[in-house]
Amino acid sequence: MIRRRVLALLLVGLVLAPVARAQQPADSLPPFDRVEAMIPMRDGVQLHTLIFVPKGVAESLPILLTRTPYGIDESERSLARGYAELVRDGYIFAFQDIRGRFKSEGEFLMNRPLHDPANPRGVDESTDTYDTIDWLIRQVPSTTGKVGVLGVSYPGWLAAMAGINPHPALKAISPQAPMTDTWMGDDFFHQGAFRQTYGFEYGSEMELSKDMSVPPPVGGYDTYDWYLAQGSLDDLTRVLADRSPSWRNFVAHPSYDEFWRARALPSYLTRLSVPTLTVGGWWDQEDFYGALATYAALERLDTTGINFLVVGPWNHGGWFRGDAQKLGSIDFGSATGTYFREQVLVPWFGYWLKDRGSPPSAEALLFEGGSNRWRAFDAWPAKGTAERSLYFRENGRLSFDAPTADDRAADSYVSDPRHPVPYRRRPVQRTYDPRGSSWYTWLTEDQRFVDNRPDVLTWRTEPLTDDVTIAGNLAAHLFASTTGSDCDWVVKLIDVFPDSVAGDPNMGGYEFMVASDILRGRYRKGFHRPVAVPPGAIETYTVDLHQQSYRFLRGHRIMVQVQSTWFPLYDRNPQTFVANIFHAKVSNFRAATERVFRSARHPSHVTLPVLPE
Ligand code: PG9
Repeated sequence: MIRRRVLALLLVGLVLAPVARAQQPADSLPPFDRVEAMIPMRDGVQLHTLIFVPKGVAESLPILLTRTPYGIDESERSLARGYAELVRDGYIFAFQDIRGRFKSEGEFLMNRPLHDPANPRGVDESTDTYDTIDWLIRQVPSTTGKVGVLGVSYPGWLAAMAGINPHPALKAISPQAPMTDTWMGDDFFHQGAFRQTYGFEYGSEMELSKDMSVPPPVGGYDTYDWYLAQGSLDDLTRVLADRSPSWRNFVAHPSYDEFWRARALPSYLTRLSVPTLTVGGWWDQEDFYGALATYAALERLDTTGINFLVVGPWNHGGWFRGDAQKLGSIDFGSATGTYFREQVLVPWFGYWLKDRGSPPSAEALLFEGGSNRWRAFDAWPAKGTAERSLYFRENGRLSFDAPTADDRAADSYVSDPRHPVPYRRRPVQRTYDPRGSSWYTWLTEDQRFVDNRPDVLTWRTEPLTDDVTIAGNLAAHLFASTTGSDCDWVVKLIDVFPDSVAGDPNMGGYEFMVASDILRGRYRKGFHRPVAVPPGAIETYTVDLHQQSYRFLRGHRIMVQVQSTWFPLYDRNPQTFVANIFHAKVSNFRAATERVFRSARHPSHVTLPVLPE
């Protein structure tokens, strides 16, 4: 618990907002004066803000602002942890509860869209940031007047929003794991498949109370059983009894319509004027897509070379916690989190906010798993890669040689919604189970736990005779049929470790997922409108596997797995086309035979961006 010793203290010259107090700093922190303020926005709503000013520092300092929906009372803890290197470098820190959350006034809207520009009194997260910065530079006396904004996840998206019609004092922003498009690839859907556990648990945790004091109404320790017992999404709708506006929106907007586009950062970013460092993690279980999509959207607008990207071997926000050398069972060989904070983040803000040092030398600084080293690229995706295809072949082989087999060549399985493939090893604790949850590291789990299931197809290469290094876009191209009229396709690209791993026998044969995602078949022709799948027809499905910078080492094998359920993270596709899966009846859920073709005419494959050695 944070120790709270409330003293009456005024910062010299600080114009006091309604509440001001100073406090004994947390143990490992240098002493701060702590001021609590209610900052007025342009519509009169006041936002609860904590400001930490280092004591006894003669020089003026820039301000680093983080805005959050998760409550700022813990912000001193953050200063002692993820912000410690920035604290040592000397900043004034401000943390704010956003509109409608915790001690702030107003109404919370999940992923609030930009206000109508025709309404001069309109507000959104960008105007709230503007008004906050305006107040801070006027009211905090010891500041240089330069401001940076940073945050991870929801706060990462909020940091990106700071760059829209920015305040002139805003000199640098760092959106970290920003949720950028919650339908296309972040928290709520992925390429049309609904992230039911996240949508249900996170949505209710956020919306059943203002301060996350009501736990999500999910039952049982192993939620796999609980979600299966619910039968259909309609049952979850009944559990929530209209108490979660986000859930109401999921039900009303299952496809990628205007509602989602208005909430997708790339669709409303039109200008880049503030230097931006976007940060992401290759194994981020929540907003991996968002980091890459934010960088890409800004890059299209970057006429002056102020857009940068860092992606490391991290889960969601992993760069902000500890040394981040290991994630789950995978050891990346060095303290990647410490490196990022000391060698990237501190110099980044130091350059833009303190006129110190030089601008980043690399457009993109990416950790290359496998070789376990940082690589600098002057463009991302990397230039000079060759697109190579890895084809699914007979007898479970995966090969750079295209198949020559006749049209019937295929592998198949029965996907039964009553017996879905778990996405992580059971027990599947609820997402943020306070007793502990393997949610945080599931993307690094050994995929052997499913590769012998009859409803998971596996193809793998021979042991590689040379390293294969990829840097850029990945996709799976499936030619496939189903006996149903809708289907999901999960594709995983896996690094299979050799049987014997020197120094770490437990890693022998480990199946490490390097990239993965899911596509809901009804959206194979476009995401805005579902189209039923003709039973038995061979259709083309492109599953975006996004990006990677990874080296498959000599002696390892590359593996691809395909399956049609990833439960309970993703809802089950009934496999019978219904207009809106949120209204599917239990009787619509039927087993189907899924056939993945590997013939000369229908050569299912994964494309890799291979760097020359
Ligand atoms: N991933 C979280 C999130 C959920 C929904 C919307 C935005 C963000 C988070 O960690 O903040």
